[in-house]
Amino acid sequence: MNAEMNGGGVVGKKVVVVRNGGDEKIDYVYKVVVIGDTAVGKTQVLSRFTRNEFCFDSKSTIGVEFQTRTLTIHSKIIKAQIWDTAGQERYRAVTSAYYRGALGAMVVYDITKRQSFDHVARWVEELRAHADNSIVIALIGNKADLEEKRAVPSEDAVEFAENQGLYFFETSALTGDNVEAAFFKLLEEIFSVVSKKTLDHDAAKSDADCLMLKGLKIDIDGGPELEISEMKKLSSCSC
Ligand SMILES: Nc1nc2c(ncn2[C@@H]2O[C@H](COP(=O)(O)OP(=O)(O)O)[C@@H](O)[C@H]2O)c(=O)[nH]1
Ligand SMILES: [Mg+2]
Repeated sequence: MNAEMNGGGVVGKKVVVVRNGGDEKIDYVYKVVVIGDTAVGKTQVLSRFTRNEFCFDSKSTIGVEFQTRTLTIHSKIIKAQIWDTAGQERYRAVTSAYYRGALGAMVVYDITKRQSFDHVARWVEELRAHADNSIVIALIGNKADLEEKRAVPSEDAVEFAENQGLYFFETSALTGDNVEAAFFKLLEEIFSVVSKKTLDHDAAKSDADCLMLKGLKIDIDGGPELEISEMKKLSSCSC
């Protein structure tokens, strides 16, 4: 993972990645961060989406920086690169580097833990302070399978989400309910934000922009076999 990928404004730009002689093409890479109090199920929501797995002892996944899943949105191949806090949230030590370059965020609470919902406002503030202001945010009430222990009425979350302009889903990483729907909605919304920005950029394209995009190499997975062979935006640059 290199600095350009995370912080240089390249995430979300149109790229074509060639793996092993060209059998995988990726149009866009979207960085998404998952935040919220500890033990609300962030790591499990992520594993459910990227690997369709649920692990009762999720300590085993601590230390993984991000997971990816490649999917198609509006005929484009999107690599969702979803970042996990790896437990730092416990110490309120999620750094600004974590948010850098993020196009989307999921703020997760546990529907059975009122406190985790009460802290959502703080997490959203944190996002507003550190992330790009066009970041797309989804509020996620996880552990919806534990209805009998519910401590946060859906209406409270709907009201908060409406006030803050967030998408809202109740999910269960355990059963998988709504996890796909939440991520797809978030990624689709990112797609429209990025498309709009690309149009704006094309309209106001400058030599400086061309230079910034030209010849950048990105190491998507940290693996040497990945190489950006082409940045399509360049084709529209005359420099
Ligand atoms: N019943 C239920 N338990 C869950 C769900 N998601 C996570 N958990 C459990 O909640 C605990 C914390 O999950 P984890 O993903 O590690 O939370 P994190 O600290 O926010 O990453 C673990 O014991 C999980 O098994 C869910 O949707 N339903
Ligand atoms: Mg975790």
